[in-house]
Amino acid sequence: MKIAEARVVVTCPGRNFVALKLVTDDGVTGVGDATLNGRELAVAAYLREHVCPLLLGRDPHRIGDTWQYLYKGGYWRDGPVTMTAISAVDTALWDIKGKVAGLPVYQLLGGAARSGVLGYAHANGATTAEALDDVARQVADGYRAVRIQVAVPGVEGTYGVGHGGHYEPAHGAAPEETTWSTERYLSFIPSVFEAARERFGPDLRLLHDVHHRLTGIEAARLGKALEPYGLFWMEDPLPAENVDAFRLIRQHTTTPIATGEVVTSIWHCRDLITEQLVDYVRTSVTHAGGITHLRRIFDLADLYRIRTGSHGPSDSSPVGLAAALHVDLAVPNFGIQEHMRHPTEADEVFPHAYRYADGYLHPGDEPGLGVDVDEDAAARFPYRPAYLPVARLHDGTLHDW
Ligand code: KDG
Ligand code: MG
Repeated sequence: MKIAEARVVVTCPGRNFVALKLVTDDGVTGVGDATLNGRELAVAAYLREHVCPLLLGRDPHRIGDTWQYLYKGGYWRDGPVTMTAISAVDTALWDIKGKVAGLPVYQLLGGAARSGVLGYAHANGATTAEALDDVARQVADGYRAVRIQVAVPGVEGTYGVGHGGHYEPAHGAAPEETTWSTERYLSFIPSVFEAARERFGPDLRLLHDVHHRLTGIEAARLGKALEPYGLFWMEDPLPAENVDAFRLIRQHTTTPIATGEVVTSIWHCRDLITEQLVDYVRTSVTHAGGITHLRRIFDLADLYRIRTGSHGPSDSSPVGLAAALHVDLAVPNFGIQEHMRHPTEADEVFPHAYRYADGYLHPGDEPGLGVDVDEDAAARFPYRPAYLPVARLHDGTLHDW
């Protein structure tokens, strides 16, 4: 069996996605997610120009060898563009292997370790009251875990808050300029979780994304202030490259910490894991080297009783979500899966077998990943440039977004 065709699909059904489709000489297809939010065409070109030609004629069953070939063989290793491209190839090869075996991918990973995958939904609002009404809607929809983001008074364009309803951060041909004030944020956020606990009681899992904005000591202060409200996690308190700052947070608070959505390989999260500086690893199939590499990260985490919490925003395509769900169902140390629904047009372009009911997701039992890209439907939604925002302090200084 050989890889006979490799096609890159760029499409914008409600938002931009990049997909890789591999076809074998006997007509088996496999799909992978290659979406890198705001830098989509860089991955598309990397795949088209430098990866697809190398795949033709290769044995699709040699997944590990192909991974090493693309990682070590490029000489310039790592980085989000390279790793997203490798992720897409790896995921598509697992899809092919599953189809050839006649088994869903989770069976190839060891089989189901649970009956369903606990998902968390997003709730947001311009005010605390509005956000808590959104939490109530998610709870009514069955979710047992909800991430809450509220506009901080005086902070225009606070991270995680939609312009009415669904939150989608990537817009327009240039980054939106938003503002940031650590002081206002730190003094406001604990009141949101106090109100959430009062309204929803002790059982609902509450999550919050700091989105890389703080220093170590600021994050320690926030973690301490949130302790009475028993958060499931405080996400990305600061950029993950600053491992020392995580050590500082750990000295001060027992609020659980999740990080890793921008981490692209095991080498970048090794110390966070082996020093037990985080409680949940948020690396994803789409950006951290596909199913093959994500399992290595999750296995390392399991040695330290650290659980998984894969990134699953709307900028991971349905292909990325399907692949995540197969991993989630099989690994021993699953924690939670982010679940942000896709626009309806995206569900049309990417028909899928995964399903959501009563707080839990399941990848379905079709051979392979159980997801496809309908290339005719994809062609009806051409790419539109869309950038993630930037954040500035009130004096104009560029801050982490
Ligand atoms: O592309 C950036 C988004 O994926 C990110 O802002 C979403 O932080 C995010 C999350 O936790 O889903
Ligand atoms: Mg996040």
